Amino acid sequence: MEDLKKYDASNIQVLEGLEAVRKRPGMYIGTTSSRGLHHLVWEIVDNSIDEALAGYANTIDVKILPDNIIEVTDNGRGMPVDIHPKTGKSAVETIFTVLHAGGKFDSSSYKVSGGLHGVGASVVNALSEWLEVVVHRNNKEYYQKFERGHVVDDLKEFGESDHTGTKVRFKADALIFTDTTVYDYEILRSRIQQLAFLNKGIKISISDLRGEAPVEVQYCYEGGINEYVTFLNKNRKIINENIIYCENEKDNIQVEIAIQYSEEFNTTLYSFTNNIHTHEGGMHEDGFKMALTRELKKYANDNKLLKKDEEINNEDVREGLTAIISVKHPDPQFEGQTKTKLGNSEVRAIVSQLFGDALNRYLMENPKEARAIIEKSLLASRARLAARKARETIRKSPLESFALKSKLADCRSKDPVKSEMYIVEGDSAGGSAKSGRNSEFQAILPLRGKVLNVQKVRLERALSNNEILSMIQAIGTGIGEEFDLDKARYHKIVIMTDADVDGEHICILLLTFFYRFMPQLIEAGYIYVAKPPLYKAQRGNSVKYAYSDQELEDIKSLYPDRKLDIQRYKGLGEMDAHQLWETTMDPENRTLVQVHLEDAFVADQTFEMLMGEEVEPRKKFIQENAHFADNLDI
Ligand code: 28G
Repeated sequence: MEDLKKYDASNIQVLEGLEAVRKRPGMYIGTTSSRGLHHLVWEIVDNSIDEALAGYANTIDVKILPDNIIEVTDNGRGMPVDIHPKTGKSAVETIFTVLHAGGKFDSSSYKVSGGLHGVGASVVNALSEWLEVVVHRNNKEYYQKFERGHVVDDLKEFGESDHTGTKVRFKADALIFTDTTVYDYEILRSRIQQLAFLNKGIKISISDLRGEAPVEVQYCYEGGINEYVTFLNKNRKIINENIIYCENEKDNIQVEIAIQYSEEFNTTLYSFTNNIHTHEGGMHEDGFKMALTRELKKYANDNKLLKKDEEINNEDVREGLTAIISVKHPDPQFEGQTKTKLGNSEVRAIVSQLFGDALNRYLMENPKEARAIIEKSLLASRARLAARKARETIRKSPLESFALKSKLADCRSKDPVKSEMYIVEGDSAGGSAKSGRNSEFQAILPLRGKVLNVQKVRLERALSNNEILSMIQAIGTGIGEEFDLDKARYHKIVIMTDADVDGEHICILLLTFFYRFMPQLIEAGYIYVAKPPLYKAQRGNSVKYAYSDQELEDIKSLYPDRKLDIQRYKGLGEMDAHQLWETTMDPENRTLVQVHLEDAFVADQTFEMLMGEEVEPRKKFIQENAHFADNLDI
């Protein structure tokens, strides 16, 4: 009797735990938008990655099944199935029903991978309409099913098995994920490829079995982040063929760094901690940058490669650099506005020392390449002095002189918190936006699409483009060394482009631009993408707008037996000023999608792909491209 009571009590507690997750999903996965939906997949995949990093699995398969069901399989040891004497539950059931089970409380082994939230399988279970797990272990096969976090039946033995591993299948709960339960293949594919780069030797596949033509790719990189750098530099002219590589460990902190120089002018530097992209940098990046400057300067001086008044600084040594920094830490502290900055201070010295040693050795052993790298830094140093002069010119010209040249129609409010700037593609849409806006707080900056053709213009050249210059000028923060967030003249900067491929290109270009040159604006949450309607449905005097195909269907079903006049908007220019205000600019009705660093990062990668020499991916993108803003809130 006593025992039964206890069991009931603990059982109820567990249910309360998962009910709490269903009540406030945002607390556990950040958001119930498309981003949160994809997060479920990473929570499960992370467990497989952990099993692989522990040395027991080498193959992970992720499948999107018809009806947007996700299936993840690994060939690890299989989740333990033994019954815990205190709870009377199997380990499998505990993992899926107890909040935080198998997480930090486990001192015997630490989780190296793990999403930012790192909340585990039970949260995925709570937020799934149903979830099934199959374990192969002890030469047997086990199975258990859950519905919305509740146990349907105890873990059962289901026959023999000749291998080990875990399989998890789940269907996200549409009652929770009200925006969408449809997975974006590209989001899953690109992150899975990244995980394959970051965890060398693991075979990870992704397949999409929803459509007529199934898709499957498997990634496995024996060279790890070395191959990541090669991949990123695929279309660039390389300066040091031989990648500089460091793989080492100190005080239980693993450090892996790969770098290579190209003739590019910008820097591509991505840092990761426990497979999480640390957008805001942190101690590992600081340590890396310190060592890079220190060792290159030292080499240049020791080998007398600098002329009398020549000098290279920390910026110069990063020009043309492609670098991947990956550390694995048993207890990472994530800080910063978006919790993507590594705060553990001990990491700085460790990375600085380990990478410094590796770089020093490389320079000694590869004198030809060492010289070429120093030469590149010297070029940068000379260009830096010239660029500073150019920037000073921008800074010194008063806004008014630019406003004359640019077509900025400013707002009357001088309060940045209330002020918005719409960046609008095309002159005709710009005209409608100007007439339709509330000029009290909405400024309009029309951009001419042609000038900004992403395929033809390299980003650096965009910086000398008049309209980009007037955009920087209008924002007011300055750029580069002079950037000052406090000087932003608008706290909402809204990109408004056509819902066609050209519009998407311009949107991608602008996001890439902000990501590379003014990421602080994204971090501050000032950058938005406007979602104009795709359809207008009219019956007599009643007009309704649909922002997606689903919404159009919903509207149609409201008038089952009556005729609707449906217009598909191809561009913003097809709307008159009033319609544009009503659908896309009126704060009461509009949909603005706030841009997160991760979205801008994806845009940046897409931009690289669009700029690249390979024609196929570009063609594919243009053919398949779903409306970009649809995929933005990932
Ligand atoms: C397929 C989708 C997701 C997993 C394992 C394997 C073990 C495990 C998972 O243990 C709790 C923590 C460490 C013992 C560990 C098996 C030790 C021995 C495991 C997965 C208790 C969890 N045998 N594979 N959890 N451990 N794959 N894939 O979830 O101390 S989760």
